[in-house]
Amino acid sequence: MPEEIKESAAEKAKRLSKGLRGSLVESLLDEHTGSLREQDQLLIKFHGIYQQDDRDRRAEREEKKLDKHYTFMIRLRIPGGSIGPVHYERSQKIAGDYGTGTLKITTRQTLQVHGIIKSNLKPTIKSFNEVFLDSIAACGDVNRNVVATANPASSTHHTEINQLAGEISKLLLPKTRAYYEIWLDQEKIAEKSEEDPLYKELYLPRKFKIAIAIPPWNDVDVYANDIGLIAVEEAGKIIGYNVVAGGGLGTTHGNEKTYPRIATMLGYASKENVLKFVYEIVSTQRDFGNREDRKLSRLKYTIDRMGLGNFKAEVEKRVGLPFENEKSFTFQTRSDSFGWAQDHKGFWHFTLFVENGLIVDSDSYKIKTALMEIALTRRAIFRFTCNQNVILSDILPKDLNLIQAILEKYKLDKIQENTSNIRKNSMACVALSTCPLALAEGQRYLPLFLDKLENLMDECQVKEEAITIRMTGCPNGCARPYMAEIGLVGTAYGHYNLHLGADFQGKRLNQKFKENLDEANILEVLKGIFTQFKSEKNPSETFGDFCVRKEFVKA
Ligand code: SRM
Ligand code: SF4
Repeated sequence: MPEEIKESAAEKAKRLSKGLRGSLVESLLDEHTGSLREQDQLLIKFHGIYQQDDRDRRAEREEKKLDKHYTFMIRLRIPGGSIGPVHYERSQKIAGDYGTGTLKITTRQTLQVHGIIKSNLKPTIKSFNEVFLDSIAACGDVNRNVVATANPASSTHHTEINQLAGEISKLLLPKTRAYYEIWLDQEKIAEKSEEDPLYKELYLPRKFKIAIAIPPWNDVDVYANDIGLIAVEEAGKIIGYNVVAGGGLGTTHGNEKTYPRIATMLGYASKENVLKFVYEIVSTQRDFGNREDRKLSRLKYTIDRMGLGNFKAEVEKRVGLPFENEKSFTFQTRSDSFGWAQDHKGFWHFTLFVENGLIVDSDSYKIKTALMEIALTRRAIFRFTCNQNVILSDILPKDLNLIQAILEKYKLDKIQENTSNIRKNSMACVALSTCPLALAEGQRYLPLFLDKLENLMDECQVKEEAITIRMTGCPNGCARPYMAEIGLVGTAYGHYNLHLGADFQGKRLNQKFKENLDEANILEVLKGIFTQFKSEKNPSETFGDFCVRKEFVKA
């Protein structure tokens, strides 16, 4: 066990939370404010909910001497990212009844609803619960939504991998009944917190994330996770997993101690033992993670502080088994494969591009209306991808024409052909107006920026290039910008750091190339590089690899 530690405010709040109950019930009943008590704002995250306020309305409300316009965001827990048509229909309806009306597909293949006022929180959670959807542990210092390769057509092992995502999610769920008592009015069984052998009283030092990938697909960005499991196949069966650990992207501008890190290989674990290794990596982080400074408390810092060898030895000691040697594998892409694909069982799957995961009707595409119509047919499963897209999946051959007709009616059958390659490989985080940490725009601005970038790429004759581009409103990295060939990380309103040089497969981080650029500067800098890329790139060389070879940045 580590030496004695100083307790931070967050640790204190967890310790006094009575199994994540705190004074949430009282906070919810307080009609004098739309906000929660301070410590409950922290605890409610463990229930998958964030208190926010509309930042666009701050100035106006301040002028009128009004309190902030408080609302809440609910993030669902959907291990593996798939829900049935009834669940989808209900989710869209709930977003309309209680939120802004817009569902947001996140970079961890789940859904968020924004704009819920305090008095509507309980009805919202109850409505989700009626279709067996919950938001337990979607946020907080616990294991978050477990993500897995999304497209069933990508592998014969897709179902198995999704089951594993569900098993891990269940294994690492907190044991407290607080969620059921507070939101679903279930009977209070315990006054104090329940026994929780994994999380104990203090939960983890920080958030924890797990992804499962089936090579050659790395659509989950497996190296960005605290634990990544990379499936190993032999003779047509999954025999086990290569286990990588210590990935994480959040940084803080000006804090040199923080850094993005890709996960490191620990070794191979057989299928029979993999859950034990997962559990003990989490328990080791629980016991050795930094509980004094939340900026340095993710597993990546624990591993670097302990040393990889010591960390690995501690996990192996707890499991009672060593990791075996890593087995070979190759990743080819992180992109979603748009359009129709058929799997080995004969089911059809249509991957639909949803810009930045926002399910809205625009002048060009009525995605929200179309998805509801498809949900009402009850003939498709909805699978969300870590690239913020949706796969309409598990469609029987006899129903293919029905779904295709709806896609055609809303011109969505051709959306992938009418969208540039760079846009299809783009992602932005939520940022303004709801994210309290945003310094600059994310999802509201990237589409407009891409209009300009597409023109520039056309001018430089590189418009067909599939380049990954990701934008975030701050350095926390929610759209994984440090793993993009072009990363734009917000520094101040209208300004971004420009990062270059990640690979296309998601195994190499990019590096900061220029700081604090405005739109005109970004376009000017990229114009120079695109021009050179056009004339000097090697055949089939990707943009990120080119930027490294030409030493714009170091690998
Ligand atoms: Fe994130 C905090 C949104 C994926 C790293 N993230 C936030 C908060 C909750 C802001 C806050 O703390 O109050 C954002 C809410 C905005 C809003 O209004 O909705 C937020 N993060 C998101 C989402 C919705 C972005 C999106 O547009 O899709 C993603 C939800 C994923 C999910 O379903 O669980 C999201 N966040 C990520 C990822 C990407 C990933 O996990 O693959 C990362 C980088 C990987 C990592 O964890 O290192 C990420 N979010 C952070 C961090 C930095 C953590 C760190 O280690 O420093 C924060 C800030 C924090 O935790 O203090 C953060
Ligand atoms: Fe908010 Fe920053 Fe995450 Fe974007 S990257 S959602 S601005 S915390």
